[in-house]
Amino acid sequence: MRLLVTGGAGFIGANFVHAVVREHPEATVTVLDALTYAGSAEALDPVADDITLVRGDVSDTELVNALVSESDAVAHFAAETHVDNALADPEPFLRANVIGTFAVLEAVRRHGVRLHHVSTDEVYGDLPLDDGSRFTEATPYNPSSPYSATKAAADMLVRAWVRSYGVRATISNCSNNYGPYQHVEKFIPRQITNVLSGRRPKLYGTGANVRDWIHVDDHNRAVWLILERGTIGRTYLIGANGERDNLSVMRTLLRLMGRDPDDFDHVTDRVGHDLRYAIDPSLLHDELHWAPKHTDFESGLEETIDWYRSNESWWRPLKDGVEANYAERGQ
Ligand code: NAD
Ligand code: TDX
Repeated sequence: MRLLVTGGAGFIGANFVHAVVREHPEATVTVLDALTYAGSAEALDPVADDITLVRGDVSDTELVNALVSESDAVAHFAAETHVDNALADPEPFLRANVIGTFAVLEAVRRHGVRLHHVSTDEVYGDLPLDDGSRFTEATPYNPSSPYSATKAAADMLVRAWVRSYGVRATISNCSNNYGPYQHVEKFIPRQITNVLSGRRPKLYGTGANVRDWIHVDDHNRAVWLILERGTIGRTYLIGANGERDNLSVMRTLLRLMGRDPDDFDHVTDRVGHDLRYAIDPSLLHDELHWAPKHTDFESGLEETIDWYRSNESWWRPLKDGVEANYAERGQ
């Protein structure tokens, strides 16, 4: 299979490319990535001899058309992904997430190529903190932030292209990922690298907000399964029963790093901050027999801490700039 991976130099995409090279050597992988601030050619160094990396924008219709014409399938990860950045400046999110997905859809339509579109649980909005409810494939879309609104728009385009043009596409909506190569702007790597660089970790508001954590490798195994055996036109929710409130995650990280669990700062809360995300992954279990392998969150966090300890040269050049931006926003 000739596989085109958009956004393959980002956190989840790079881990996906590593896994495909390792576990499916029959696949030929081309990565299309704009190498924005969030993209990292270095994240693909371990597989550099096994793949082709094309630097380009996913909204560049000619380039996307040419690459898709030489592919059997597309795994579409490319997106602007950070909620706080979207709140500060939404424009790049419309271009990358909406126009970029439109460009991919037009190209797969023209060439009859299979598409898997990677999306997020944030399109469903948020859930009350304590009622035990979870998102399912039937939950109505209700995005809260400019980021989630653009991801929702992209999902809607995919659904319309399936229905109107018979495009062979699937969609997955996953919960919060953690693991190696995640940008230091995101919650878990930010706190780990704050400790490692002598800064105090930063918690938004009271930390009551709940996220449903999944290891990036479990997400990516689901993406591969859906690409291979998913039902065309279907949406799959991916989650690993990993609900934790932010305060608990913060205290666990500090304990695992040998610090006092209360050694962090409360900072200005995110505007419109979604309260809780939670995924019901039954369809994925029942139809594709997927189950997460990283079921012990604490040992997953320990491995992730070790990875950031051992790979300081990867994250250190990003750290000062990210923290300067946060400081400007009072976070
Ligand atoms: P990331 O920000 O780490 O990586 C995004 C990648 O896309 C980067 O390599 C960047 O250079 C590239 N990119 C951005 N704009 C581009 C453009 N216009 N053209 C080409 N490439 C571009 O993001 P991530 O966390 O790896 O997320 C990957 C996908 O998974 C996204 O679609 C995101 O919405 C989705 N997702 C993420 C999570 C999560 O917890 N991180 C959860 C669910 C879904
Ligand atoms: O320093 C911080 N302190 C803090 O308390 C940061 C960066 C975040 N937070 C909170 C905000 C959220 O409640 O931690 C939680 C997680 O924040 P993020 O890592 O920014 O993730 P989130 O907003 O939940 O979105 C993530 O999951 C879904 C990804 O960034 C999205 O791309 C994905 O779609």
